[in-house]
Amino acid sequence: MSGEIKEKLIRTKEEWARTGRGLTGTSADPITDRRPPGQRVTEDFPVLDLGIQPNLSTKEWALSAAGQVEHVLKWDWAQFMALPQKTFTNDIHCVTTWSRYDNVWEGVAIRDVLALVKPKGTAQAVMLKSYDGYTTNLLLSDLDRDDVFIGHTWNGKPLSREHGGPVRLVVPHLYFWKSAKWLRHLSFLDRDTPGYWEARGYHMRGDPWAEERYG
Ligand SMILES: Nc1nc2c(c(=O)[nH]1)N[C@H]1C(S)=C(S)[C@@H](COP(=O)(O)O)O[C@H]1N2
Ligand SMILES: [Mo]
Repeated sequence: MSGEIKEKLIRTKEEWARTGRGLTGTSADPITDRRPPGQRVTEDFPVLDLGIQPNLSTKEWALSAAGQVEHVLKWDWAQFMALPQKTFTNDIHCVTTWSRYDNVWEGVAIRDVLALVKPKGTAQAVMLKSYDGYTTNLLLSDLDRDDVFIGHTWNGKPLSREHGGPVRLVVPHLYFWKSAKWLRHLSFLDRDTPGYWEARGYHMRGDPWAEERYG
């Protein structure tokens, strides 16, 4: 691990949730409009996290899944890389109002992971748990889509530590805080419960097209 929890940033983001920063009161259509309401496009790739950036070698890294599933599973690096590898291209929309277009990733489709763990009929939601202690929640229906994946390569290079390497989840249709960096564990739950930002004024779902910033 390195870094310290950015208390000031966390207070500022809680304040944004209280004051509704960035809200335009409009919505957009993901089919016809590329840019969600209130977003501006940047060519940089800003780094945003709680301040603790785990320094994980692929040797010590592992990913696991448990909870409301038929098969509790754990992958080490070699096992994870032996899963089918695919390429994904998407736009990123961060709740702090930047968007970044045309990111090219390589990784494992979440549906290939779900086919192995087999969520039970009782599974409604998933809590993502990361190596820095961060959590974020998703409905199973928001995870179980063919554009959602666990990525290890971004624009042709191994995903850097600051952007969540060795692997992060990527959920392109929701604000980027749902895309957990340094992903460690998927916990399948029988009901949706708030993760780190969701417990601090951010929306349970986070659809950028509907401007679900806060909730
Ligand atoms: N593990 C972890 N994942 C995280 C975060 C974090 O603090 N820890 N921050 C989230 C937030 S608020 C955003 S906007 C994106 C930022 O990803 P980036 O640093 O690659 O731009 O990561 C999300 N995933
Ligand atoms: Mo964020």
